[in-house]
Amino acid sequence: MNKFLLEILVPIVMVSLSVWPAKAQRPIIQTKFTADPAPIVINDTVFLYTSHDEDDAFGFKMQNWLLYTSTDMVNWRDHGVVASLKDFKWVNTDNGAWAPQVAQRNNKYYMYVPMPGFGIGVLVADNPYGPFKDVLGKPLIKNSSDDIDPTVFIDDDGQAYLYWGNPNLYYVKLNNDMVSYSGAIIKDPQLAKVKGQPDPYHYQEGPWVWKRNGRYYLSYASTCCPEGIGYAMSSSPTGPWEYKGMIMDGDKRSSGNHPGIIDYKGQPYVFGFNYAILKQNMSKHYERRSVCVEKLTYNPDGTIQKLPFWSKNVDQVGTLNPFLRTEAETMAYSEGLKTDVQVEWERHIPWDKGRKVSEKIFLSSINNGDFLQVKGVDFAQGATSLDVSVAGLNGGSIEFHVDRIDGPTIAKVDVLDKAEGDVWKTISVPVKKIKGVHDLYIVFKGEKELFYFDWWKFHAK
Ligand code: FUB
Repeated sequence: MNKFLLEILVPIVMVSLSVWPAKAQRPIIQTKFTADPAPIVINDTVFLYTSHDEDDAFGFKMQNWLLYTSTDMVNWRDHGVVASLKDFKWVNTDNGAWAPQVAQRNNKYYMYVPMPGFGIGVLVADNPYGPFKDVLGKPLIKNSSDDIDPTVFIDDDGQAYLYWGNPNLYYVKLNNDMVSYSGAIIKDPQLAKVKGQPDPYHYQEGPWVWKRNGRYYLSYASTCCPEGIGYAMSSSPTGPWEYKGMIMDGDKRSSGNHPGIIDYKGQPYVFGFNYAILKQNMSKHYERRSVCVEKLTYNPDGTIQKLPFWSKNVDQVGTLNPFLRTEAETMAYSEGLKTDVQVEWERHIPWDKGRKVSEKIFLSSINNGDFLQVKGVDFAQGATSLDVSVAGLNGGSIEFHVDRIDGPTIAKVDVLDKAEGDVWKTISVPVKKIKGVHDLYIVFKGEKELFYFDWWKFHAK
């Protein structure tokens, strides 16, 4: 090695490596703070239910549960709030909407949610978008101060189990109606914390149970704090469990974690969360978390390969069809944007809101330079024109770039007139030559808060 390499280059590289942060994953939702991911695959779509950290949270400030969907694992559509603490008449707090999970059975969707101090409630809906209703009018589980983080597993023989708990793990057999149970609530003897006794499982909270090739898996937020994701395996859904190690170690960049595990289009995934979006803006620790997802790999003996702490974004599985109406709140990544909801009520008398007629989710808080990225958009043989639906405020423009944020502009929409607040209008513009699959960058330009943006759609050649 020559003198230059030895005395100058190597020390520079060493110092750089020690101060540069490890490679980090971009959280999959940027318009809100989300935690406690609970994914479920329904037909060809991933439904991702999450808890919701408010933008001004210091500690936990959690009032409702959110839903996102995807058919390609990278572009996620925001469906807003699907349930809230207000859905439970017997819960008189506006904080405590902790980790949810939704299960599907009997053509119904059951959302199990913990509200610390009140127990675990269950909401039921006829479709996965809701509305979810409290059919019991009381907690499903009110057993101990450990009653948080419910997870449901339905075995091949149809028996459903509900597991939950921090710092101990409990389970009970659910009845076929999914809103009642039979038999005793069991405190898992192996994972129970006993003072002065070793704790080989390092179980903390957030259990998630599933079955693969005849083997049962129990993963959970492990060690505290920071929490990683640990797991154990068994030949039965109720144990005994054999501790198998960590799927992901805890990391000093995070304090919590919370697994949600699915297979989608033949690929296993693990969801969890980090604090990356909060940390972009401040060094302080507040409970403003962001859901992440990473590919999971099984070894031939069924054990799981350990992952570094949220390091890689997953690949897109499929493409997005731009010739169908795409909600503007569908994105792989965004900066500066929020989403909002407009609810239309059927009013019979001015003071009675009556029945909800429609709910529109749209992009808001749009300012100069904000943008969103939609990945893998398949323009096929090309597009002739583009429609967008926007409403009011101060006006500005929307530029549609391909491949990079400053890549070729294929369409530009000027939102000229300052329409009143929520008057929605559709604007059509021509589209430049474009073929095949491209990432689309939708970039906003103008002064002050520009407009609201509901949807976009290209017309095929
Ligand atoms: O999000 C509130 C609580 O923090 C959850 O219930 C736990 O799993 C932890 O993520």
